[in-house]
Amino acid sequence: MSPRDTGGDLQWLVASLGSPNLQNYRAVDHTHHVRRCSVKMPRPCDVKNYEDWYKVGNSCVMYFNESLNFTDAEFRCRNAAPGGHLASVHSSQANNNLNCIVLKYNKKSPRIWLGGFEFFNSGKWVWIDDSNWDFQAWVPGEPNNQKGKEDCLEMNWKENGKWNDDRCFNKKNFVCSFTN
Ligand SMILES: [Ca+2]
Ligand SMILES: [Ca+2]
Repeated sequence: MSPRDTGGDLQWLVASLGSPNLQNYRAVDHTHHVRRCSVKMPRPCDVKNYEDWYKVGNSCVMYFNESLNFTDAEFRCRNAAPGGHLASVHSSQANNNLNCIVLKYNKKSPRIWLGGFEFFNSGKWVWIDDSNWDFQAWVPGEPNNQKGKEDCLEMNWKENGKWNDDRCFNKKNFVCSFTN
């Protein structure tokens, strides 16, 4: 967590103690989209045997507290559920919901793999579940392809809920999803 995030927590605490009006803290809290998690988590997945997963957009998603490189994480997702892949994201709301799940399970270390990667050296990004690349939420200045070696998509480096390209062999926790 960055110092700014800690400040956000304190602002939230002070604001919520001082006033029952939730709008007050939203106005001053730079991480407001995260604060809404405590108000409303995504609803449970409606697929039998996956009720402990969450419904985000059209997909069911789950956080995995296992530190793996991008490829191993993708295959872990394929084994975790039929049609499973590292998660794709298609809207701001889905991005927020997904981040809520991450923070619920691991607020201290929220950097995760998502299922996006640069298609060879094309500068084009694709989702490994083959869905359309129709939404993105990069940290300003990213993807920067540092030293020409960053091809895989992570969330929660530097800015809460925002994306960065990182080296695929780095190990991170991750989020899987499937669409039934
Ligand atoms: Ca790259
Ligand atoms: Ca980068």
